[in-house]
Amino acid sequence: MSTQELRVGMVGYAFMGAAHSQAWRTVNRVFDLPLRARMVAIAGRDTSKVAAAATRLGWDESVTDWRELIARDDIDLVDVCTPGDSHCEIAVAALRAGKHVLCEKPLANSVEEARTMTATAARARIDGVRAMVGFNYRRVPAVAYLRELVANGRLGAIRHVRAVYLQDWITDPQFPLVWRLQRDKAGSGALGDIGAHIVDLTQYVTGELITGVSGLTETFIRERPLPAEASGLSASAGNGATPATGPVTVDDAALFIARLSGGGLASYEATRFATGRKNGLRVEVNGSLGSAVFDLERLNELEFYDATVPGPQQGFSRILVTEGDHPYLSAWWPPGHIIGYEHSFTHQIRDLIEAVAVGADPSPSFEEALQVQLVLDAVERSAGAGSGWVPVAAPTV
Ligand code: SOE
Repeated sequence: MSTQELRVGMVGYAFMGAAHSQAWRTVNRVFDLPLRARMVAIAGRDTSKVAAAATRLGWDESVTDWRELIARDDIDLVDVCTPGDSHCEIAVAALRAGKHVLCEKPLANSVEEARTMTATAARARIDGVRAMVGFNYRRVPAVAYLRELVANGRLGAIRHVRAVYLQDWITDPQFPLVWRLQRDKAGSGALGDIGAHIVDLTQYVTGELITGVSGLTETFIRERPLPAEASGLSASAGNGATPATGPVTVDDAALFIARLSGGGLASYEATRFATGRKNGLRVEVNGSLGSAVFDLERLNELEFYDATVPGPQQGFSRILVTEGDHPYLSAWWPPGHIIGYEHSFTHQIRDLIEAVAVGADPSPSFEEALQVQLVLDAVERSAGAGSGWVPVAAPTV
């Protein structure tokens, strides 16, 4: 690897590819970093579409087979932004070739694949190769600040965690059967796509792990029109659908309760059927000394309740997480100038570059994401067995 540059190849150029590209383009303009990211090449199967994506997203070149990225010696890091069914193959090949890897969440479509990836990352680490998973919401400043509050004991012992991730983009039964609704491509539905985020986020902010679950899943619309062409969120009802239909093979919604390693109780809800909720991620933490609430729709804020102040002064206060002494924010705008969704990806890349430059392991690691995968798997097994209690195993490979 060149001492000056981190030469990046990306696989995939849809929604997440665009979000990651934006971050790679921006990161060195905002943060002072030991390595400069160079966007060498992007891979996708369709020649003209991937070439257009390269131009639009700022990549020097495009290629039509991701294996070309792995084979090249002018690429140091592979960023995997494809559907889950190819994460394992691409990430394992890249790590074995000595490339650092950033892989989108959820890590894999099964626990078995996640174990293979984690074992491969552990072997690659011996040679200084780094692997990280894209749970980008950890990098929202208000989330990172909430973690600091918990770690500094401001909330006391954690009694309750209440987390929801609510979307509504497939409520119309005519919305086509896109890849995210097919188990062989996506692994699971709302559970893995957005439930994985709140599992990771709540464990990250509390520093505690889920030890067992009882879950419910449901598929409300079991048959949908086949899409005219493969797409993710972009296809819409009456636009891109064909008259033929096919079965939905993933959950539309997943709910579960959980126990936390510190003794607290938690509840989770992930759905694509919460009409009116577009990207509604909300986490509330209640501790013995206070509570805090993060809401992605108000991502520059944190609600905080301090139970240690005298009674008449108590009440939820709104902390504006927009100041230079909040995580990540000194590099951006003057105090009070807010940021948005895309910044979480830029912060994620910043942390990855810092780790690679100093030879440290970035977080979340593949092992951490394997543990999330084990939680998702436990929820599915519980739901499939009448919601009985399922312990979550330790993330061994
Ligand atoms: C689709 O539900 C999706 O794009 C997720 O895949 C992302 O991880 C989330 O950030 C937004 O919603």
